[in-house]
Amino acid sequence: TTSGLRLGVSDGVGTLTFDRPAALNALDLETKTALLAGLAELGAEPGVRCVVLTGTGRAFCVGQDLREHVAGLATGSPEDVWRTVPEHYNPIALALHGLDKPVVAAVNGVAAGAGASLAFLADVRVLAASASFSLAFAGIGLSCDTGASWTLPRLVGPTRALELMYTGRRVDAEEALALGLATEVVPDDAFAAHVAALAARLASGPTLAFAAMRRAVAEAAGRPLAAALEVEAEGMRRTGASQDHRAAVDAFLAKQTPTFTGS
Ligand code: T3D
Repeated sequence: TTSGLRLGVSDGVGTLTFDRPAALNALDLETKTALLAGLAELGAEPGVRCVVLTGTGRAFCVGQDLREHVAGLATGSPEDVWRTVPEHYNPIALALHGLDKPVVAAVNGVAAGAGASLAFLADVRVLAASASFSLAFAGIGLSCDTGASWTLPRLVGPTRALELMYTGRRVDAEEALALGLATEVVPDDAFAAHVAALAARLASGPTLAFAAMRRAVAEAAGRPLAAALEVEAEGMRRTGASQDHRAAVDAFLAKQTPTFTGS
């Protein structure tokens, strides 16, 4: 266990659980570092044949910790703050994507921003009935990261992907299922048992074949994720330097409605 993230291995299933429920499992530096290390650890362990990503409390993960982000902007240079995309978010996305075993996102609650992007990188997204997605980035004047530009159009098509990105609106579990963002929706009280059974099934499957399927599906999808991540990182660097972003993140934390000027 590392602060912010719990790692557990049981019967061939490795589980990474976001564990900052008071912050809706927002990603601070410690959690991002632990996630990257946890993915490397589970990836290197042949006894782990299925990886589950989930959260504690009412959220799956709400993306970047915006309090830490604003504190960084206040004290450091924007370049330092934005280093988190190449230093953390991109390696995390590549590590998750590169695992040679099935990956399940057990979306127990709201998944927003990079939290949604992480879930989109999984092979299977099981949603609790009370869970939801929000692309959230536009709400604070940012573009997108952690592979959302690569995964989301593949899941829902480019038009719906942009609609979800532009609005950042809440997509509830039923709509997520209809859109193909959820592979299945399970009542909240049956969620944990359902995920455990699914993960156990995947962990006892043909792991090598699953790995080859995973790789083949990714390769067949065209533009490699690494190339898309570079484009995303540039977009985040530019939008992160904008006045709109700075004002909107302050407004979010002050519970005010942001006014976007386009600058
Ligand atoms: O350098 C970089 O940082 C670049 C990397 C960026 C990657 C990203 O992920 S950017 C996107 C970051 N995430 C968001 O913008 C999501 C912001 N949150 C929301 O839109 C909403 O909170 C939710 C839709 C997720 C949930 O809404 P709701 O109504 O259920 O809850 P709430 O009342 O808005 O939030 C509850 C608390 O969580 C609240 O704090 P309080 O008032 O109880 O003290 C809120 O401030 C806090 N919270 C929510 N999201 C975050 C957060 N605190 C820090 N960071 C957050 N991301």
